[in-house]
Amino acid sequence: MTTFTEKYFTMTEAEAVDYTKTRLSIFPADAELTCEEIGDGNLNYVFRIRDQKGGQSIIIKQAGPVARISDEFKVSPDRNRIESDILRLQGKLAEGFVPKVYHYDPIMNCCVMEDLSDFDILRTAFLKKRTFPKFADHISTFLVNTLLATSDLVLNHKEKKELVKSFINPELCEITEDLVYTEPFYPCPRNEVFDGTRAFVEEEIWNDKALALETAKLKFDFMTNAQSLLHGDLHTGSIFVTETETKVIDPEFAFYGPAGYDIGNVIANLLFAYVNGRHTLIDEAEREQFCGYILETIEQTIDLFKEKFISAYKREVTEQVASYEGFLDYYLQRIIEDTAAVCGLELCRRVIGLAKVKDVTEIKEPGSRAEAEIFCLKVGKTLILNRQQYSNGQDFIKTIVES
Ligand code: SR1
Ligand code: MG
Repeated sequence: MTTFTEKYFTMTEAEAVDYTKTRLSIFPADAELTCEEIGDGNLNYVFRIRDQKGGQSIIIKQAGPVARISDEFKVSPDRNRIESDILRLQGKLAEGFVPKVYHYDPIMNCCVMEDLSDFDILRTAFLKKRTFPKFADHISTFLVNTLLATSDLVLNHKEKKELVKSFINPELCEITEDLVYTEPFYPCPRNEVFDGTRAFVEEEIWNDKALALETAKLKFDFMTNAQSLLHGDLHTGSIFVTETETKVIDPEFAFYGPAGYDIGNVIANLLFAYVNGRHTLIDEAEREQFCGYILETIEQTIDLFKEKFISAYKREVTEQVASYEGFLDYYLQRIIEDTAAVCGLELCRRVIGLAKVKDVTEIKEPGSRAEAEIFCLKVGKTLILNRQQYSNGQDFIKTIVES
């Protein structure tokens, strides 16, 4: 039997049990361990190890050398170090909002963390039309605490540059540069366009030079604006919820980039839940209730982010020039503009590009799916082109209800 200390390999369920017995001292010696591989994401293997006797469980997340979604993507297993480091950091900055990390193994490229089996994935819960009244409050706290405290506004600039260095994440960033900022906006062979949506994409997206230019500017901003330490992939599949708690998982795309990237992803994925509700709920009252909740959550997330950011800025900022009159307004407005632009990019890329979301693909009736996709593209395009016109939650809602 391997000792798991010499050579990296991707584990089977049985090997994950052996790994737990050999390398971890979490369970009692007489534990009856079972394992289930429960990963449903695009990249990694996720093993749930449970002691059938005591009931205790943990998660082992292992990075493979290629993405699960396609072996075209060669992704360094070192992303697992990035993930465990940032989870530890976010655990300090936003206590209670991420799972606890128990162990990181640089040979097997895996980390061991708290099992959140009492929680549900937010995307799945939204597909069942469940609502979470505290979500906007929770996620806005997480965003402010992680994005402000890791920026040059608060951190000593040399310390911040050390963090930039340690979270350099070229391969995962390349995936985002390609899949979010580039491929959806030209007829790239890797795109997967739904038949009913193709004509709209060809005419309104691929044929629009002004849109192409804005996506180019935004791509360069993503690659060069090392503003805050981002989660980097904050969609509703990266968020676990209960009625009372919210936990953010899967930060393997973490790197220093524009703060609006994380906020824009949250808003776009709320919008996917909204279009799913619009096109799958037949009962009008139920539809208005669920979609109304999503719109309210979008508005609150942006406005609470602003409110909490302003208070924290006044309390925590250390940079001298950040106290100059007008700087806070300038800085925050830039974040909201980036939020609008990234929300637009995410809306377009999940419709046109390779990595789809169930909220859209599970709209079974082809006409409804095309309508839902075209709505996302219209809103997305408006947000990208007119991003300077967005400064609060209501501005976003106006575009959504008028599209
Ligand atoms: C090859 S990975 C495809 C997508 O899945 C991840 O969750 C990211 O969103 C990435 O763009
Ligand atoms: Mg993920």
